[in-house]
Order: sequence, then structure tokens, then C-alpha cells
Amino acid sequence: MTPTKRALITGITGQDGSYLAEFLLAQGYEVIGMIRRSSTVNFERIQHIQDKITLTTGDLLDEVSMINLLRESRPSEVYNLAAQSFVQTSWGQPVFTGETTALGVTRMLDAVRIVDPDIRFYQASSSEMFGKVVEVPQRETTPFYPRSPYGVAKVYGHWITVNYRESYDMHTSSGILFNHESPRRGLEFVTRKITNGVARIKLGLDRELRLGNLEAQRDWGFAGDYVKAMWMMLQQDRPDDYVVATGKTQSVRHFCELAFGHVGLDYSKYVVLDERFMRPAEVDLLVGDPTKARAMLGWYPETPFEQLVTMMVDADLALLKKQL
Ligand code: NAP
Ligand code: G4F
Repeated sequence: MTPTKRALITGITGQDGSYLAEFLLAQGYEVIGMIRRSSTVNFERIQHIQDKITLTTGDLLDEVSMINLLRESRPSEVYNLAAQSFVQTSWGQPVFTGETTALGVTRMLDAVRIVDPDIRFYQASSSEMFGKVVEVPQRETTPFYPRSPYGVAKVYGHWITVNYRESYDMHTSSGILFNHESPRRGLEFVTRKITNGVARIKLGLDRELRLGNLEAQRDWGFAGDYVKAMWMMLQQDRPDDYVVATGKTQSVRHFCELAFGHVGLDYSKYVVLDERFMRPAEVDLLVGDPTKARAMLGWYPETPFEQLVTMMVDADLALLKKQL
């Protein structure tokens, strides 16, 4: 009988962590989730699988906590998804973002190196590293030009992952994931802000939706599809870096058009531009080239953009109706 594989996920309470946990459970894994201490419980995204996973406390800011956690749980794979992940917040909290999103990766990698360097490691890198893009579409070889403290922190996290691979011959892979969304997306990110806003307006709870730059373009996919690519990377004989994207880009304005249109509303009557949501330095256009992921991993995005938008609007409508 094949022994059960055991995986540790940092950031299990986040959007991606919850989908990855579901996916790994379905593959027969034992799943351990690292959670940080909090005065209130925030398990909304994992409560439906809570009896199937093990939750243990640890923090990216505290290396000893991760060494102890690895010693106790002995995973064969670590998925490092935890981060301060909201770009806008990174200008207000640049040092904290660096401590968590950049140095947190070194702490986790070092904990792995100390406890068991044979553990396979996945780092959640980001298309934000491409920032002011120097090539369209962006691929694994495109130079980075980050535009926010978050993007800068992710570049550090990416290179330290490459460095531990090269310095210690560890199986460390970096997934350069483009924006991926779902009904579990945090409410502050633009897609969920829009779909939640649409649902609130449709139900008469709000009259307008205040947004920033409507012309920004993103390569948006479905989070449920993207976590599969993370797992596929760690099943390869050799560690490597991969762009994970749809290869198509859409503007925030178009997202609004589709989301409002889905409930029979005209976005231009409800969306109000608000300077507070403009960024000091914007990432205007992201579009990834997922050719390598398709060729080497056999990964491809399964959910079309229009389906993603309607799925999110419908989920927000259902959620709000339940609360009314
Ligand atoms: P998310 O929903 O914001 O989740 C972030 C997770 O990190 C949460 O579970 C959070 O815990 C945890 N966390 C934050 N600081 C921590 C700390 N100091 N110690 C331990 N845990 C901590 O993010 P996501 O959208 O799932 O993204 C997952 C990862 O992929 C992140 O690294 C993100 O930067 C990266 N990424 C995301 C996208 C995307 O489009 N979603 C694209 C590229 C890369 P709490 O619940 O306690 O706050
Ligand atoms: O939804 P966003 O906040 O996502 P952003 O900045 O692209 O970052 C997300 O994707 C990255 C991958 O590329 C991840 F690494 C990162 O962790 C995160 O998940 O903003 C998307 C775009 C931006 O151009 C922003 O300026 O939407 C524009 N936008 C316009 N109005 C707005 C708003 N963004 C937010 N959050 N709120 C607005 O009102």
C-alpha cells in the first residue's frame, strides 16, 4: 500500500489555501494547515473541511514556530501560501509586508532546510513581480520590474526560493501565478469588491460602487484551477519555476460591464471613481504566457472568464440573500 502523503499549507485560511486543502484531500493527502494566533476565529473558508484537516499554530514572522511545526508534523510537501497579499496595503505597511511576504519565505525555507531538506517546497510567487512590464505576454524569462512594496517583497521571495534550490539542492519551485479569483476572494480585491457591490445594489442595499482605476488590465483565472498547478509542480522530478495564467487579459471596466450586466444593470450608472482607490504606482497590464506550464505540467485553465464573473456574482447574491 502507498503511504499517505502529508502536506503542510501555510495560509490555509486564505482563498488559495482553502482550495488547495480541498484538492489535496481529494488526492488522498493528510493536510496540515498552519494558522497564526488570532483573537477571533477566521475559518470561514475551511469550516466545511475542518474535521478532515489538522490545524497547528505558527507564524511566518517566527522561524522557531515553523521549525517546531515541521518537526511535529513531518510533511513531505510544503506549500507556502501565507503572505500580506493585498497590494494597496503594502504602501501603508511596507516593512511589515517585507517581513511577511519576503523574509517570511526565508524563514520557512530555512526551517525546511534545518528539519528535512528533502521536503518539497512551493512558493506562491506573483505576476506583480512583472509590474511595469518589459515584455508582453510575460513568461518565466521576462525581467521583473515590481511597482509596489508587495511586488518587491515577492521578487525577494522568488529569488530566495531559486537560491535555496541552487545553494542546497533542495526541491523548491516557484509558481508565478497571475490573478486568480473566486467567491472566496477577500472583499478588498477588485473582483470580489465588484461582485459583492453588484449583489448589494441589486438587492437594494447600496446605490453606488466606488472604484479606482478602471483601465487596469489583468489576466484573471479561477483559483480552483490554479491550485492544481501548485501540486503539479511538486510532482515533477526536477524543481522549476512556472507562469500560471490564462493568456488573456481584461480591464476592470470590462469586469464591471459583465458583472452588472449579469443582473440586468448598466455599470456606468452605479460605478463612481474614487481617488482613494488609485495607487501611487499602478500595474497597467498583465497577461501571462502559460506555454511552459502546459507543456511541462499538462496544466491548463478550465474556467472561462465570463463563467468566473457570473459564478462570483451569483455566489454573492446567494450569500447576501441568506443574511437578509
Ligand atoms: P489571502 O486570501 O490573502 O490569504 C493569505 C493567507 O496568509 C491567510 O491565510 C493569512 O492568514 C495568512 N497569513 C498572513 N500573514 C501571515 C503570517 N504572518 N503568518 C502566517 N500566516 C499568515 O491570499 P490568497 O489570494 O489566498 O493568495 C495566496 C498566496 O498567493 C499569497 O502569498 C499571495 O500573495 C499569492 N498570490 C495570490 C494571487 C491571487 O491572485 N490570489 C496571485 C499571485 C500570488 P489570516 O487568515 O490569519 O489572515
Ligand atoms: O484586485 P486587486 O487589488 O489585485 P492586484 O493588485 O492585481 O493583486 C492581486 O493579484 C496579484 C497577482 O498579480 C497577487 F499577487 C496579489 O496578492 C493580489 O491577489 O487590483 C487589481 C486592479 C489594480 O490595477 C487596481 O488598481 O484593480 C484596480 N482597482 C480599481 N479599483 C482596484 C479598485 N483594486 C482594488 N483592490 N479596489 C478598487 O476599488
